[in-house]
Amino acid sequence: MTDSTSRRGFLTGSAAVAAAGAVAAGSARADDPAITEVQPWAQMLGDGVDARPYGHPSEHEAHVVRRHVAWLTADPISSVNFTPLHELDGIITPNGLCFERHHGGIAEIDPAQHRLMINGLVDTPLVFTMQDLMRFPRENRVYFLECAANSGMEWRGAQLNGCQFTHGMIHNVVYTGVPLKYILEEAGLKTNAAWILPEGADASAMTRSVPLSKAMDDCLVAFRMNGEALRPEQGYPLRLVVPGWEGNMWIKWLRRIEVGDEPWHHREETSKYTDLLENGVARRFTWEMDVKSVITNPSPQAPITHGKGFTVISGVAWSGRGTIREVHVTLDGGRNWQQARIDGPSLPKSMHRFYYEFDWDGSPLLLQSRAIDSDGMIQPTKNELREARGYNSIYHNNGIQTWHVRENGEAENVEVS
Ligand SMILES: Nc1nc2c(c(=O)[nH]1)N[C@H]1C(S)=C(S)[C@@H](COP(=O)(O)O)O[C@H]1N2
Ligand SMILES: [Mo]
Repeated sequence: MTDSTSRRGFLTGSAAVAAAGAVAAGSARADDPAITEVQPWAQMLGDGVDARPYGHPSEHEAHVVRRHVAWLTADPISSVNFTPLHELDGIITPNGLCFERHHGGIAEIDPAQHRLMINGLVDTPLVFTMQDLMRFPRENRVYFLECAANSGMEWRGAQLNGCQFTHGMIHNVVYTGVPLKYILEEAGLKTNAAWILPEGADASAMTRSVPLSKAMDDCLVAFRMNGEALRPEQGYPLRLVVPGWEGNMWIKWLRRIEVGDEPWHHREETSKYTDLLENGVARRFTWEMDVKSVITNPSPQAPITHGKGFTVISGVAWSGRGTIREVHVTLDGGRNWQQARIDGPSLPKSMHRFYYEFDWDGSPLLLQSRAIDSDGMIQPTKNELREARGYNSIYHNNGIQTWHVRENGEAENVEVS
């Protein structure tokens, strides 16, 4: 080791100690009863191992739940709820907190009665039971699923007060499933095969045209999330995983895949999930979810409560095109940008966690984050998006989000021009 590297190591070490010192100076006093008294939970024995065969979070975490916005849709059966991003850390979304979007309610399916049928432009139409599918080689991969309508309510201006509502139509889990390629190859593709139409077994019988090239590239037919069986909300017992592409294509309760030579132009790719531009022409087949990020803490539902001093800013970033190369954070509405620290696994088409630690002087902040992906795509401002696409859009709003933090630590959803 040279002198200069050891010196650098020493300096980083002392900076880290200084930061930890600022935190350790903390708020609790030595005569705090929480440290001097024997607490109730130490005065009696707790539950045994037979009390909780399936574990649940502490009762003190009861506020960490999915939430919906009643006025958004006519009925909860065809609606959406939101992941509480401001209550999470790291990159994995716990199964019970993954946002839900369904068009005909949750199908409750007996896996013994569930089938996956492959038909259309194939050599041999096939029907698989769940047991049959378990005999294909399987893979484990971490991906985000983002609804194309995520942040859609913000297209015309700041509206919903909380990143749960502005950005919570996303989850990130590890899937276990069979590459769709293996299943299609088992049926044998006709030479003119070019598209697939996956179909759900729920009451909405949702369908979506997916190009065959994507199906053969990285799509999975998944039956597990975060190690356990898919939740009914997420398509138990089987869902399509379409990495990096809009959530609507990830058909849940997957029962059939038809192979064809052209797209079907069904409801979900014509009247919905297309973007009407200012000139009356609609963008269609906008499948990829572009680079995006949001600061989750602080945010309107998660104010700064400790006052000024050492403060941890945290957030998430993702891109349907690859990994996140860099995240920048600004405290002053975009005048000065600092590099944030990405921590944890950096996987393609998966959520990334970032942190930015700083010494808050207690003055108001205009917080924003801006991500750059491995393709070099830079997250745009909302005004740049509006200049390019006008004001009619709902889908694919990946614009930069602003939180205004007041002196008292409270935050609200605003826009800077
Ligand atoms: N069968 C079926 N699949 C579906 C849907 C549905 O209503 N039925 N909703 C789609 C939409 S619009 C989205 S954004 C995602 C949501 O997935 P999640 O409920 O796991 O969050 O599922 C997609 N797959
Ligand atoms: Mo969606």
